[in-house]
Amino acid sequence: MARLDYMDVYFSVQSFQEEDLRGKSAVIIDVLRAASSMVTALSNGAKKIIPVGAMEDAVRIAQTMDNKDYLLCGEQNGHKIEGFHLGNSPLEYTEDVVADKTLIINTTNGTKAIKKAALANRMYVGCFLNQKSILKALEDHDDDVVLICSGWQGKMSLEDTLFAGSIIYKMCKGRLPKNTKDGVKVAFSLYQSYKDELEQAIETSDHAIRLKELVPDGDIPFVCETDKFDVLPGMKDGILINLNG
Ligand code: 3SL
Repeated sequence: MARLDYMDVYFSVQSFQEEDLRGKSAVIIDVLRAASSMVTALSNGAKKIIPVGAMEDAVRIAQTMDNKDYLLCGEQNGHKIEGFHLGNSPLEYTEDVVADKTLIINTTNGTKAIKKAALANRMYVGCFLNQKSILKALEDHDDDVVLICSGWQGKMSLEDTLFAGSIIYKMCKGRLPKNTKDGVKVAFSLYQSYKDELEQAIETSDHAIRLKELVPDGDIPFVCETDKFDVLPGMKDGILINLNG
């Protein structure tokens, strides 16, 4: 069972160094929207996900594969990337589109957080949609745990911090021990303040407002659904697979 006194929270991709994660378990959080899209894709039968840190890497990897086996996915500043099959709305990742495919995904912050966390002993991808699976995975090991909020270009994001807080809140059953790190206290307190109006809080977050003109209306309510999928995206040799599959 992971211990809260050994847990920490980072609030953006830029707020940690690769070495900070060596030997630890990392949960990469990107509620809006990379983690939510990955969890939805694996739940709808995608075979595996190759996260990349740059568009050129996605194209280079695709060139080594058969056209029928992969989908190029992701966004740049919220927009679908020209020439890619899918953008970053979880609503696009339906079974008829993603089943049995390898998804090669590049996003502004989420996939960069995943790539930067390569030294973690275990790495999971989490969001409200698969909260229970993340909690169960953290129960099963006693590694030090780092919750990594992808944030937005170096800034914290409300929705990612709320999810980190929700994990902490559930682990301590709403009573935070005193000897926790500042990041744990901040995430816990934020979740405690907003837990009864999560969707409204996320709807009015900076990121949701930024996305308003760009993405389908349904994205925000969808990513707020809690425990919708029993999926645990976990990293094996640079590739995310469903560890609950
Ligand atoms: O930053 C990211 O990785 C994305 O999830 C951002 S967006 O919601 O698709 O704009």
